[in-house]
Amino acid sequence: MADVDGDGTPDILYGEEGTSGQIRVLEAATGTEFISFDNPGDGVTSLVVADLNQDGSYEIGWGAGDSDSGPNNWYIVDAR
Ligand SMILES: [Ca+2]
Ligand SMILES: [Ca+2]
Ligand SMILES: [Ca+2]
Repeated sequence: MADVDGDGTPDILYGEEGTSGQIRVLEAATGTEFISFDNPGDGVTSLVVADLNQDGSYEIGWGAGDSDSGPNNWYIVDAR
């Protein structure tokens, strides 16, 4: 788990399967969702939260398209 929003408490990250699934981030302690992203493909793999470009703030990355017939792509968004 990572503290995506930087408020000092760990957050839970998960991806919904299926068409129009979203990437959601919740506060682990309260279960409150504070951010979500549209997933452009069906299926989520390799969901990660890390400072991928080393600019001091987190990005969320995931593989989309695992459960559809189209191409599988890797997406990276700023976490906040
Ligand atoms: Ca947090
Ligand atoms: Ca970053
Ligand atoms: Ca696919």
